[in-house]
Amino acid sequence: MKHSTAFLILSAFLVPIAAHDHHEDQMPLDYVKFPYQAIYPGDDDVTADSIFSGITTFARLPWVQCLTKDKDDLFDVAFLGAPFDTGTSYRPGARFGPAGIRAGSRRLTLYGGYNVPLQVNPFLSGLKVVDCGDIPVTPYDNKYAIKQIENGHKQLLHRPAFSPLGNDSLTGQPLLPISLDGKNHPRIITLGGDHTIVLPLLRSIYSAYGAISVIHFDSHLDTWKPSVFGGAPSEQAAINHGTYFYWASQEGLIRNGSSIHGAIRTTLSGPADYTNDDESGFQRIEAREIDTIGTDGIIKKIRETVGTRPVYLSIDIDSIDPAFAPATGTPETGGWSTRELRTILRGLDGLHIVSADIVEVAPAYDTNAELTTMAAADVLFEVLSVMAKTPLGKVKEN
Ligand SMILES: [Mn+2]
Repeated sequence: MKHSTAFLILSAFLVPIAAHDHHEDQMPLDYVKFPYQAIYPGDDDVTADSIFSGITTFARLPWVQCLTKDKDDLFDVAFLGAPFDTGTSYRPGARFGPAGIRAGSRRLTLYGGYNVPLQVNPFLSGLKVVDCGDIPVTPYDNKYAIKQIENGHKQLLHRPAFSPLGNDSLTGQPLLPISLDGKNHPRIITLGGDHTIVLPLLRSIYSAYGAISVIHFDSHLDTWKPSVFGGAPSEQAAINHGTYFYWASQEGLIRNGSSIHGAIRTTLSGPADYTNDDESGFQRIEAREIDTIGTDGIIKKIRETVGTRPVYLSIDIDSIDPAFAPATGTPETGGWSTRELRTILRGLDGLHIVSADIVEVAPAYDTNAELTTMAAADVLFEVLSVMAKTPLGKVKEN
């Protein structure tokens, strides 16, 4: 800690002179490298200061106005808010999800952000990670809002990634993009918003990767037919946070058979809901399987289903038990603990996660201790860590 020693010695000389000037007693302004370098620290650096000050971005990452004045800026991973909640069936409020998750994420880089079990610091991995702010979303017109979300996501996704793919760590061969259009796309982690946003997000993903395998953590199926979920009184009402996967499947956006739900525990309109879910292309892991096959068994099932294919990851905060994450639109008891979901997410290490989201965080129902927004931020820390460890590249097939 040579900085601290030097500072102490310096202070000893300064104190008598500064007796009538308290500013001299304070830490020199440039000692804490504010705002950005303090979140990229290593050993021997001051980090644990001022984490509660300043404008709140995800994990205090640099704010880049990706959709407006900085639209030519490149990045490798972008956090992007989609504050939409007019597709909810029960408790609204997820439009404040992006702001809440950012508040819950402030402490992620307090000590630097090194992920012990995954042995990586995703903020120091060499990838350029930024917070792009929010897509402007109208609360008055769902059809228009869904288009805004698709366009906003596409604008970011079709920018080239900041970092080149590099070489394969095993063979030394140059890595080639895994996308369908052959381009090296950046990754986007979307902060919802209710789950309806995944329909426009998958439309955007399709434009780069084609039909995609989906890992979906949720207590609900979300493949419901509009006639079952909400009754579909109009064309627009038929698209909501319980039916978006049905529509995504109808549009051919989901890769059939290699997609999987985890943490399912909802009641059904009847057994036919599962038949319809099968037809939508999903395998299922029930929440209660944690008691029989454990996190290891769940990770194994997911990996066997997805294989080495490009995968999109969608996390409903209600996959976590309301004891740990109460602030959500349609809570269901009997869920996984935050620890269990984080373990399962770390078990996705090595998968090609092309983009991800967390949805249904409705901060108005949270405890004063910010349980839910903290859980959401920590869950995304695991996702970002997994992404940082695995580039979206493959070696040339012979
Ligand atoms: Mn749900």
